Amino acid sequence: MSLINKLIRPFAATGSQCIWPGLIEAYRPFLPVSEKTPVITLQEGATPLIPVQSIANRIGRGVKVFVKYDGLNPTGSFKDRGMTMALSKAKEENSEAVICASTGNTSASAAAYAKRGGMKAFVLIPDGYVAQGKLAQALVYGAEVISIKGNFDAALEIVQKMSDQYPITLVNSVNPYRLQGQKTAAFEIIDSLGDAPDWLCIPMGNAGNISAYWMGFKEYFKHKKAKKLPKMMGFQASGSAPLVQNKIIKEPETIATAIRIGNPVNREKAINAKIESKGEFLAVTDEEIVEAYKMLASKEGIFCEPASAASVAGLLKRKDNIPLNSTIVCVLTGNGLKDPDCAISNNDAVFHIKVENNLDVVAKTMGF
Ligand code: AN7
Repeated sequence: MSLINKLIRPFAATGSQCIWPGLIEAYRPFLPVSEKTPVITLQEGATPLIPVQSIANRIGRGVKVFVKYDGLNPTGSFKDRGMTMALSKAKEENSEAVICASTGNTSASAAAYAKRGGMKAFVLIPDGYVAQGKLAQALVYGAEVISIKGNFDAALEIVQKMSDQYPITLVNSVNPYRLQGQKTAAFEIIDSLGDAPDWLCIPMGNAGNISAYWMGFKEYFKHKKAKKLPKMMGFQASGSAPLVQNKIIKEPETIATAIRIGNPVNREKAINAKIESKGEFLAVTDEEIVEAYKMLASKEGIFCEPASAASVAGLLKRKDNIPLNSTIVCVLTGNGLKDPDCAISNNDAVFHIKVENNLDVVAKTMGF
């Protein structure tokens, strides 16, 4: 097969064959765009749904487990699904600059898509709590980065006021186009499985993504593309679990800095998704997150960031409550390369350092 043929994938919505054009073109009939919308895309979406047998084995009961590896998007996280929409609509409305608060991934994605569209990006981040890879991205894409002495929730308050008072478009998930773009991940899951899964396991921070998925599942169900709706299982880190504890957390703490958020703006939408889907919110400890993170990488070859592993940690915590023969999808929201410090501090690898530059010594070190 030629390389170009390997690159060709079916258009999910139209059934025709073409190189994947990005999610706006693929799902145009389901999105609030018109011929007037200038499509800003990095050909995001069409991420793989990968079976993870070692996780399924831990559960048993004939359960099938898949991960939706959204860390394979162009900037390494699911945020790209939202940003292609948010930036395309901002451009349509003649905006020249965008702003966001971010624990890292939103800023990386906003910066990339703003530049792709010839716009300026301003990002506010909590000083000292953004993983290296994400900060590197925002800087190299050429965003103007402002790190504040405060957490994500404080940064979000400022950018919301900024966008009210100045001519600048807010691209956090309060921007409704973000969720419109992100709902396409639910479409892709149904397009791959032929139906919705029984459970959808997902990490929650600002709770935009769980709300977007629920919207996507309901829309495809309404269009008879799925016969059922999944239970929405939302997971938070135990030191940063405002939705689980049903209160604002003033000083959230977790190793999963992406979801170090104490006052989620999409609280109502997420609660609604939980109630309508008969789902559940649950907290997982940092230890449980790290165990799932290491397991995905070392048993399955799938490297996600710690926040993403919360979806698998949560599933394993609930393993005795899963009905027989269920199909489960865990969303891996971000790429492991985003946070190399976490990887280097949390692994069970055998790492021999400063070994002598000599064949016999190397062979002996390896046990031969
Ligand atoms: C990898 O980048 O909020 O529940 O500012 O980066 O929709 O907020 C990131 C969130 C999960 C939570 N996984 O999603 C930001 C930011 C990863 C993330 C979440 C985030 P939401």
